Amino acid sequence: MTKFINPGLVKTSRRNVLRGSVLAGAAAMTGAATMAATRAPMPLKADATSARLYKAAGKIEAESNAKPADLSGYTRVRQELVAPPYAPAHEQVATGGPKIIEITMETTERLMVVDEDTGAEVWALTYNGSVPGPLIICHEGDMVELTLRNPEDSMMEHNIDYHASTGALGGGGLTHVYPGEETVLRWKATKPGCFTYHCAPGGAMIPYHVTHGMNGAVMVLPRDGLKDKDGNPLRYDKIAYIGEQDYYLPKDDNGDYKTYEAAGDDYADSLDAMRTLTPTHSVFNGAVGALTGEGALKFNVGETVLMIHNQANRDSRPHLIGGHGNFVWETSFSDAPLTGLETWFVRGGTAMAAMYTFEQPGVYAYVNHNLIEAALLGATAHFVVDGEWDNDLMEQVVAPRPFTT
Ligand SMILES: [Cu+2]
Repeated sequence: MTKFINPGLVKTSRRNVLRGSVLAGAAAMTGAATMAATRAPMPLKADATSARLYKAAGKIEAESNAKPADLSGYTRVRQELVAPPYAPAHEQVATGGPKIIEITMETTERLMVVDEDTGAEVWALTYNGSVPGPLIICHEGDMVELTLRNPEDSMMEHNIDYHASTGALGGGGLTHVYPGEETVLRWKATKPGCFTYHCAPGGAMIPYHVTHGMNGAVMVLPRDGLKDKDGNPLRYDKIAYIGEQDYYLPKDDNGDYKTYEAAGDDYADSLDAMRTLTPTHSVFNGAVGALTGEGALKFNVGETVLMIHNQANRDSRPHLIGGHGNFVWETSFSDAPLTGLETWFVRGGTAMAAMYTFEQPGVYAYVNHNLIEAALLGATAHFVVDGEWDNDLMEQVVAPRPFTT
């Protein structure tokens, strides 16, 4: 046997039709009306408390007499962010001194189909138009310098909380941008590992934005790259960047998914759906089937993949059916990786990494091994691996046949 590809799986139709980008209605609104909509008073006491917290976080920085950052010795580079499941160009082992890595993120609100079979759609709140937001990669000791831009036609204010950063609510207190505004934040990557980032405008808007897609991951590599427990170098050939997204999409009295004219129109309905803590969808990379069929990731036998899994809101437990986690960093790259795992754990509010070298060709399903979520809610990706079959590892000794007793 030379190849083991299940054509039925490979031909699974891709169902992540991402349609619509700019909200038609918003363009017609005046700037004042847009701002009025976004600056409406928050209804909950918790929201008011949260608003004070964010205001205070920004105030501390603004009133500080602290000395300016020492940027001597840093080299400026620009990182062009790319859409998931891909990773930006980067070095696994840092060359030269520390860098200031310039990135740009745009808070884009767009209508996305979540499941074309049911017509479920969401006014996704995104960074750079994708769910999850783009993967950012730097090394320990580098600085990330973000330009965060909120397009004028947005309906809502946005910001960003980098779990990899230190201070001001992860930068959330310093990055509030209303439609038409931009801000620049620089933060130092002091801890190696994978970290989530997400929008956190305050109060109930925090889970609302996060469960509408506004989250992603930063990977902070050790300067000398990844290592096993004995300090031996570990290198990967490719990255599979997977963002798991739980959606809580409102339904009408008939049980059909509701549709809305513009981002934010679903706010009250979504809060009711979110309070159930029961997602209607739990998908990889924004939509049911986004990483299957035409969207499946392609690898070869012998290639090593680093699977980076982000879940900003909820626990998950990925499993690669037919493979393993050879090296798994559930928390920090400072700690020795776990080895030989069947299933690993993603703490809600975390990004983590698992490394595997393919030994057999075929179609692997990468799933949340809460199999109800994998099969019914959408948390399934496919990895199509090309290469030679190894009968030492597995062989069908007898094909299924009738038997007599
Ligand atoms: Cu936001």
